[in-house]
Amino acid sequence: MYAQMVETGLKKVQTRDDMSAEEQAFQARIDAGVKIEPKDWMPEAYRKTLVRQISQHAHSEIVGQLPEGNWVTRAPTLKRKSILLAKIQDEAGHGLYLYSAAETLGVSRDELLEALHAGKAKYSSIFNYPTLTWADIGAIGWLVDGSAIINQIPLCRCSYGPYARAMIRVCKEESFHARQGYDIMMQLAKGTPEQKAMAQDALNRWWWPSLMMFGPSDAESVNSAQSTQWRIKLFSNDELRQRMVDQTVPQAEFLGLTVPDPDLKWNEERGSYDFGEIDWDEFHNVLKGNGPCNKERLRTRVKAWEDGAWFREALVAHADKQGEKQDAA
Ligand code: FAQ
Repeated sequence: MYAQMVETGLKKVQTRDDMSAEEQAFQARIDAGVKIEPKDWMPEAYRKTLVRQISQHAHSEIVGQLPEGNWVTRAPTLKRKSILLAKIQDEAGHGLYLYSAAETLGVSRDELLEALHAGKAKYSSIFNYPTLTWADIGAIGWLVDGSAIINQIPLCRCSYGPYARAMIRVCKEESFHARQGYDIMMQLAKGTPEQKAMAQDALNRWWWPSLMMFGPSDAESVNSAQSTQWRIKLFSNDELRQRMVDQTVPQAEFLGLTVPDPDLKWNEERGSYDFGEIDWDEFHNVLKGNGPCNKERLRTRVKAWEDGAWFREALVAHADKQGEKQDAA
């Protein structure tokens, strides 16, 4: 969790004068909105930036199954259980599309997973928080998938073709995830006083970590300037975070719940909400591996990988046998 897996070698955003003729032509294609495809020439730093972001994104989807997986056996009804199982399975699928998109950049899935298991690769901070009650499953769908959609809709238009295309399907599925989360929250908020209190408690615990998902403030975001020039990022971390607050506060009001921020206030002039200061020490602490569940999440992933070794070996053995049969024929 601590180290950056890939070093792009770029210390500052390149101006046209810094660029070689090839780089200038590449930037011109990006500026013209042309999608970059795997076999196209690309600067090494662009490739590495995408490997970094796409692999972190893939790891987030896979690790992101764990907090919800905790509730499969305890979902309150059979219907809720099947919905939750389907959602978790979707997240696995998202991870697979994303690892495939990363592989088009010349890295192998094994390398990426090795980095995750060795604690060298990042995944989203949000998945290092515990799911203490059933309401947390509602809060994850509503707030975490809700934030993921806000971040990922622009990625459908990013400059790298395989990543942009993977995002289109991911976003469609995330919309269903967000709706099911809000549906859980709505039922709890309309339920007994205890159920409503449970929904409020989940909102209290997931609100700030959800805002942190968008990454550091623009002033602290080291990768933003270059990623924006390359149209990997179309909006800044703070712009998307603001969008999440503006979209979610009325939804909380509709539920009759209170957003846990005493500084939250509608700003008539800006036409959006002012909100309180994020606890960035907490964010950095989670990124350093010291969040409430970092160690547990990594341990579970490594165990799942090791427990699944026999299955991967069986698949390879089967593929080899099929190959031998075909060769013989
Ligand atoms: N957690 O310079 P920036 C989901 C790192 S999917 C951990 O601003 P950038 C679906 C960042 O990597 C959720 N690390 O970086 C789901 C960088 O470190 P590095 C995942 C973070 O890349 C729902 C450093 O801080 N979504 O939820 C975080 O320009 C429910 C400086 O930051 C994506 O990955 C963080 N929150 O912007 C699944 C979307 N924020 O790499 C299951 C794609 C920042 O230099 C259940 N990614 N860092 O060592 C992105 O859009 C961008 O990578 C950002 C960060 C916006 C996350």
